[in-house]
Amino acid sequence: MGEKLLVMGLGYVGLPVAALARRKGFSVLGYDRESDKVAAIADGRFSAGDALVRETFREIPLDATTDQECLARAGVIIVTVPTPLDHDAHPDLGPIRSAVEAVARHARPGVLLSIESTVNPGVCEECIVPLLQKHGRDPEHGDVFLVHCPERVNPGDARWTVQNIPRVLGGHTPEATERGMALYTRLVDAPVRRLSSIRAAEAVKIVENAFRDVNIAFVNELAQSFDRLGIDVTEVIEGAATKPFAFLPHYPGAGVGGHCIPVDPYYLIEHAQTKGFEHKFLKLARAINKSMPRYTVERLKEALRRAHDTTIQRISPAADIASARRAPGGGDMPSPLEGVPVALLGLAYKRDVADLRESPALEIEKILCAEGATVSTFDPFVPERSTAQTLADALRSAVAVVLATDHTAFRNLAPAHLAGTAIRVLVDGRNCLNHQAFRAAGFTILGIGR
Ligand code: SAJ
Repeated sequence: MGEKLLVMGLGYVGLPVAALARRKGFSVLGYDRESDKVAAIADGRFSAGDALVRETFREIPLDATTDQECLARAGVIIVTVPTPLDHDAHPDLGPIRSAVEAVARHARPGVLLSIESTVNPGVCEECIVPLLQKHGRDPEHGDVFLVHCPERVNPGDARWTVQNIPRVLGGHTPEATERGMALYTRLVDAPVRRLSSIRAAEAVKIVENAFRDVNIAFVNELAQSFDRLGIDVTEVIEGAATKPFAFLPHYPGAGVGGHCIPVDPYYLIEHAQTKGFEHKFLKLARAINKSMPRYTVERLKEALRRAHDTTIQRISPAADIASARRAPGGGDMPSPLEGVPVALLGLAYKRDVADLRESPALEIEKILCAEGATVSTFDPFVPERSTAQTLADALRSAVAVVLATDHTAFRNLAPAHLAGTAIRVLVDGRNCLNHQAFRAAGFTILGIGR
């Protein structure tokens, strides 16, 4: 067997890396601090998402352990632990620190240490290097060869995989960079770009995801504007996308979730703040995207109002809408969602995945409940978190539908599916439904920007 390569952190990033390394001839070890994760790997139980992982470890399971002593057996250690945000959107480097301390304590001299977890520029030099040195290790003169090669795993993407996505790499020392380049040009079947520094490599990942966040915020702001202007933003985006250069389409929706896009910009915002710079634009983009769950609920209220007015117009055109809305005793009106049964379709943060992290759908659910709506939820990828176990069950007692995740199973939702229910109103949070068909069938349907 080849050189021993150990992956620290056996989640949606680490497992594909471990599988790829096995395929490229390394003798692969896995380490995770969670025993239930290690036990699942030993039993060959993997998340549905990654075919490479299942196929690679089906015959011979990954040799995974919670014992940090295993670190001493590897010539290469790849760290793929999470870098989440804490409750007030500050980067939580706890998992990285724990992993690096374990490496410092157990790894043998000359180990190549690659950090793949997303970190802000400066973390390797200002946090990891001092941590290694504090534990008596020397990343300057060949005791530990430290590099950063940011992960680019795209969950649920069968086309771009850990094997064929190009990478960038920066090293703490020239020799570390060369060793890192030798490793990743062997591991990945795609170009690996050598960068001049480790912090340049840290910045690349943050920038590529902040780029996506601001572009989504741009179209989310357009959507709110175009809802007032009576313009279909999707049509305009598709029109702009006919220009073969200098335009990259992004699409408005119920919000921005996941482990990358809503998280990574805060790494740069926070770090730049410590150096006296305020990223006003990144913060504004984050604020716009974070407002979209609330905007989606406001669209529901607007749709209910329009349906209500249409009903009144149909039943008694002279009816005084204001009086119909005044609460008994003339007090303040309760939320128009009070007691309204709503079917929330989709809980995961994006199409056809089971991942709930930072999911805007969960924020929508929270807002609906806070406004007194009676919410039934259904997500075929997250049955354990759904209140209804089938789409029909979720729709049965609802008068309104909010689609928060454009799972393939929902994209063909048609008026016929709502026959026999009291549903009259829909909000299409991912602009994926056939609005014309629903309107023709007498439904009130609103999208986000259309
Ligand atoms: N979203 C929009 N409008 C868009 C695109 C996405 O509202 O035009 C929303 C999605 O609904 C989701 C969130 O943003 O809630 C994130 O979606 P995403 O497609 O960016 O999915 P992620 O979080 O899995 O992002 C990953 C990232 N990959 C890595 O970090 C290695 C990201 O860089 C990729 O651009 C993205 O996949 C991708 O292209 O699919």
